[in-house]
Amino acid sequence: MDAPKKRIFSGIKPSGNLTLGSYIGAIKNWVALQDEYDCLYCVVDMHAITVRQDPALLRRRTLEQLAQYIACGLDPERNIMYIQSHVPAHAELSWVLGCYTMFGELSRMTQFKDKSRKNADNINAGLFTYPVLMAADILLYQADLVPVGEDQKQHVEIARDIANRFNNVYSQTFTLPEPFIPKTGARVMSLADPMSKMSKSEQDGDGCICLLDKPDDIMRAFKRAVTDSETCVRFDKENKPGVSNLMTIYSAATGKSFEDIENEFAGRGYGDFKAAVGESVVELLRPVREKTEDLLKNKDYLEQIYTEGARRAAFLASKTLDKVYRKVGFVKQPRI
Ligand code: ATP
Ligand code: LTN
Repeated sequence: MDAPKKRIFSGIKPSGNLTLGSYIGAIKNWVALQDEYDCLYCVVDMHAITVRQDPALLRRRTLEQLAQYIACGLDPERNIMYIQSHVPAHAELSWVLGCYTMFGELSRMTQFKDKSRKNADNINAGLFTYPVLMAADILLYQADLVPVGEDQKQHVEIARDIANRFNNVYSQTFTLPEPFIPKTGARVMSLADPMSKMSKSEQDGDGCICLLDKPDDIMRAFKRAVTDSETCVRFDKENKPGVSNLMTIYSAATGKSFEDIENEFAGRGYGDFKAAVGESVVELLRPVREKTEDLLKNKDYLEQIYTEGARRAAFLASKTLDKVYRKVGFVKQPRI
């Protein structure tokens, strides 16, 4: 008999429209891993409210994001796809894990420091304990691998530390998860400012490409992309961050290596190069946009997907949560 497949968990918060960064850093890998692993892909709406959201917009984006997961190539038959707030075990495990997480270690999280700076008027407790909820997401399903962009590495590491601590206090309870980070595209930068990450909640006009952007807007953004004063297409992150970022995007969109790209554009100007990158992204995203638009016309189908997803996720989650409640000493829950 075949060995059981390893488990994968990942999620994205519906805090803005999905970007080329979310696609290249995370979703592209999810699609590649769906055959080989047993995967859960979640829309983590509970994480989104750590920053103030407009309720109607959050509801719309949550469904749009699920549709985009499918449009990017994730198969709802082969993967468990659902919405985080539909499975209460995430919040329940999060409380328990919070009691095994130190104030000091949460204070060191770079995302917390970064978001606190950007939302100085709303440094709420949820923002601080965000990594605990994320650890609950991962540990509930005994995930082996967590495919994310580089910015999330620290969060997967703290999930691992919390799991390890709990296992040492009691006995083996949680699988220790590992981050799975792409070799190219772990950090896609803004086209307008190649020193800062392309981010969905801070969409800086032409710096950010969204999965649902129209071809003309994509081409315009690439034509305006910041490069440098040389004219040579060469990968050098330190000295040529703009060009290197465009090469990363082109490589992810076409599968070409950096060497192939350097040869392709040897002796040609940045104008040609930027147009080629723009066109490759237009073609990459065209089917995603069209499929998403189709899926959003069929709300019943989406509801069926997330209902079935939540049912399957809740079943797996309850096994871990029961075990955890027993280990920490809670009285067995009566049927109520
Ligand atoms: P927000 O601006 O709301 O914090 P975000 O754009 O940073 O959101 P996330 O929801 O935090 O996006 O990330 C979703 C997934 O995509 C994560 O795995 C993250 O590592 C990855 N990701 C996001 N932006 C990028 C990027 N620019 N480059 C590579 N990976 C990215
Ligand atoms: N924190 C992540 C989103 C996220 C996640 C997760 C990713 C929440 N729970 C579990 C992987 C596994 C982010 O900001 N991108």
